[in-house]
Amino acid sequence: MTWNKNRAEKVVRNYNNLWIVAMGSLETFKMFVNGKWVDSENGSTFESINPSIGKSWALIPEATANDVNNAVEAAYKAFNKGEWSKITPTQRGKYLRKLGDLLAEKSEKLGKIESIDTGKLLKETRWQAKYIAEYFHYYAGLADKIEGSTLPIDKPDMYAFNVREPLGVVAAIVPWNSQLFLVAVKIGPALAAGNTVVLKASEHASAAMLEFGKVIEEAGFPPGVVNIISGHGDPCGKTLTTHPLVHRISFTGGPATARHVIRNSAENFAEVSLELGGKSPFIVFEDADIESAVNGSIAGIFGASGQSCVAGSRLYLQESIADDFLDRMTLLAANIKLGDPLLDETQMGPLATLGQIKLIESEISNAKNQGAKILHGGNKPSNMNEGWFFEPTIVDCSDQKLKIVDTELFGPVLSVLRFKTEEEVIQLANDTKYGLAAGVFTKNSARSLRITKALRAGIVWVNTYRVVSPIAPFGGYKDSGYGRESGMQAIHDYTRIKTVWINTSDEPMSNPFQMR
Ligand code: TXE
Repeated sequence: MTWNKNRAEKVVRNYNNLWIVAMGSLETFKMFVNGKWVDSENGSTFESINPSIGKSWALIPEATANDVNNAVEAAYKAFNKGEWSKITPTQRGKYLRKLGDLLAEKSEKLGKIESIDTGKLLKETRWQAKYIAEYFHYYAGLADKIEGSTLPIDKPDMYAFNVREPLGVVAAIVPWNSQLFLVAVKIGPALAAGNTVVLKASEHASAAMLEFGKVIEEAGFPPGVVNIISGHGDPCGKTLTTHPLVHRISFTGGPATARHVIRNSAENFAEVSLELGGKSPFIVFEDADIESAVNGSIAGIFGASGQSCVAGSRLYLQESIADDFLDRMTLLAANIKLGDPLLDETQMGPLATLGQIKLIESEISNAKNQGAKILHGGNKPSNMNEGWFFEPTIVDCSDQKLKIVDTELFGPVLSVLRFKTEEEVIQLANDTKYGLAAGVFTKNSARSLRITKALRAGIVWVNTYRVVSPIAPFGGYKDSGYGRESGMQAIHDYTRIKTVWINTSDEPMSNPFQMR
């Protein structure tokens, strides 16, 4: 990020050397292509908005189709001809280890930029920026453990084996809600396996990802191995996902855009993985530790202001404990402190886009018309004039069929439903188009095993929620997408198998047209 004091007309805040300007002068960011910092070829930019104040704070380059071509061609050249194509897997691991070490040092600055750009709490972005070092260290260790196999082949005089090879250029499309975390999840395994990458930032928040290019530069990756571009779906995302030199697409975003991405991949036959969010059930049985479940549910839906793909946005309470549970929950929700995400005392920041607030308002109004009761929240806070804040909201839904129950709102809105039996709640929890995550609170371990088996979700948490690790695969069922990120599985998804046959006989091959 560059800062020029002379350009500033109105400075509104200064947090430890990170100045934020409200009007007149904006921070500028550049794209990172082929090891160089570049603007868009025609100089076009778009403004990034600080959702805490609802005003522009940064200028982001708008990549043209040509800019995208340059990035993909640089990645292709690095994959085919450059230093990266010649180094050993162990050396690739060393680059990743260095990247992880540098990230741990730079977490404060990267975290602040992400917080300003998205409204996510600095407490969380700072921690995430530090924790993602673990992802790079994990994949650094795996880089030289990608093994092939010898095949017990059924032909005499033949020796056959498999090797796992990288795919080539990976297009990694990252949304705004967890920029740095999702960068690590995607490029860690992609680079460990020997691919090169073009990262596309979201038009809603790109700054932290572009800043991340400085860490790539300092880690010394050869030019073209990691390229970072910014821009809208069209032309930037479209050109990238249809590009003939792209062989793998890793997409995180919404299902509607994912359908475009799948269609785009028909142009280049790129392999695709999709992580598309959800409407995750959070189930509490009467034998659960209620205090722990209330805290888990609050964290599951109001953490990151509900802008999390795994938000536990459908709460299922066994009837006998429902009223007491909701009393405790609404009391806690009423005390959540909304405010500036950079301050330590703030517990919930704003939403990242105005569009989300509009969607939430419209769905809450629909739900009320369909008979739902608002137990807490439901509005923009009356005492906050600027910024895109929304109250933590708890909606008591009389019926699973209410539209709000199966609509991802990506905000701090919880739908509550009651159940009588285990069979009933399994049916209700699975009655959704999504299938990313689920939470179950019970002290009965046999039941927890029965339920985890029955739930149609890619991740099930028992007596905990929202825990992630580089070691644990992450991904969904149904409309929540396909493919898995993290863990050894991700390495498999960024490689393909080559089969090699060797004839070990000294006899020449016979003429196929002379039958013996
Ligand atoms: O996502 P989009 P948006 C959900 C959430 C949210 C909704 C829309 O419900 O409210 O999706 O969010 C790029 N070819 N999630 O608008 O549109 C686009 O530029 C290639 C859940 O942010 O899916 C951006 O970089 N790329 C989710 C990226 O796709 C294209 C996180 C995501 O944009 C493109 C975010 C095209 N034709 C939203 N068009 C999660 N899984 O956590 C757009 N893009």
